[in-house]
Amino acid sequence: MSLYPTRRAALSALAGSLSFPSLSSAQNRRPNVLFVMTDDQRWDAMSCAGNTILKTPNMDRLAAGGVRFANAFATNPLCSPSRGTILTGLYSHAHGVTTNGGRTHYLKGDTRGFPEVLRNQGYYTAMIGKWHIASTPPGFDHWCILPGQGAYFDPQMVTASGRVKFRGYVDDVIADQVLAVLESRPRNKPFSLICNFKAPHRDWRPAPRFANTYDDITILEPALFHQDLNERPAAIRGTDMQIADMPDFFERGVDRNLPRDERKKRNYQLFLKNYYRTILGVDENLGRILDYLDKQGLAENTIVIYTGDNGFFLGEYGMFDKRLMYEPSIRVPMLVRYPAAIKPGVDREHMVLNNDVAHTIVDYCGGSLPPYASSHGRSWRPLFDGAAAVPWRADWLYENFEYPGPHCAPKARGIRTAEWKLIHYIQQPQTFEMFHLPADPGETRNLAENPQHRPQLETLKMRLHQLRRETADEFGEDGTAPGPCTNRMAAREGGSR
Ligand SMILES: [Ca+2]
Repeated sequence: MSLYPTRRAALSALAGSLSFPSLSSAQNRRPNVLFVMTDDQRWDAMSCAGNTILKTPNMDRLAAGGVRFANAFATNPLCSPSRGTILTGLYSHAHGVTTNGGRTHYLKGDTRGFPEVLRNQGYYTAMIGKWHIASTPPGFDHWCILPGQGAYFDPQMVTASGRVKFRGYVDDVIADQVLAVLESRPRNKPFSLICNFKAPHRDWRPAPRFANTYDDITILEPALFHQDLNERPAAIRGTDMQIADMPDFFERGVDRNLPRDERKKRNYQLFLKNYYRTILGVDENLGRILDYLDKQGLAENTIVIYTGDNGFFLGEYGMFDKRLMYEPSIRVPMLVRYPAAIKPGVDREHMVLNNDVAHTIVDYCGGSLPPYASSHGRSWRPLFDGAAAVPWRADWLYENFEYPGPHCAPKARGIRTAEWKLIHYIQQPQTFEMFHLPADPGETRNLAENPQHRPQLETLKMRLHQLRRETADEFGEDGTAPGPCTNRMAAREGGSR
């Protein structure tokens, strides 16, 4: 099917195609779920996290009515692997999506995630927006996804019955469809709805209404903007993520023949301004959806989770992009609002992961993930129930198995505790970086070769090995994918799921 309707016509058509029984008097008391994710929005790219340039009143509204986790991380800061983890509650080595393309861009075997669990519990499930996994979306009553990265303007989208082309700005289109699904959903079931926006992914094309926002300001460069990579391992020196070299703005106002330092500064201004402008569009569309929940009386009993799939470098070490274990890349925004059960506040203590999302949703909504998943992530519900003394993770496993990818980011594993970080670059020549984060938040002093810290290095190495074993990481020491594309852990538990 190939259509080219206006947004309004497409909205009406979608609403008309989904007709369900009217509201049941026995309205289910189980919570609804609205999961919202952006693409490459880092943790502090919203005003409630302290950003003084970007104003995000609707993200702030979520944070004010719920919990903002100040220490939220993606264990695999790359689009598709992180999306697989969000869905399944598993590390990428277990769900199988370890790269952004190729054979390892599919969910492994019959691996499924929280949408299917909830659908089996009687939920109406839908997925709108960026999907970016090769597998057909499993577990949804309705899905409408961008093909691959999708386009910022007049996007094509894919449904179970074919492709549809829309007019307009991509995140406006996605929000339109989310609203259409909410309006047309079956009223006798709770819903679980995923809304994955495209912004602020490269090449940072804002909605025209925000095209000139920030024209009259100069954005300060970060403290580490001029920190070079000379003292870093070869694996890092070989990356291709320098803002000075990004070609994106040569046709948008930056002369490619400028001296390198000047080109870097000009690229930085346009990069940051357009990155922020695209997030303004997200925030506005988030507000439309939250308004609908308010007006329909749904907000109280709906769990809203808002996050990003990975962090992003905004000029630290002169870099853009993600894919590395440094803090700007692994930290993500994480907001959770559920007025019926969660007391508002900011949690600055607990390290929470993208692995935890599926566990939390299933804990509140019913059903269960496979037993082995409990070693990969955990529900936040005990934290929300107010037990300050809840035993919580003291460390977690990091992994990246894509190389070279578009930016030559190295394959790596790592471990992060509240204070320490060990990164193991697992391709030859293998190297380590170790940082003491309270003393060195910019991660500029590698202590891995320092004899004084040898005991700490050995402790972290041992714990990294334990975490791999606990989560049945069967990838090779060098990050090579295991041969057969099957779910071995599921087989060990007595059969497929
Ligand atoms: Ca991403």
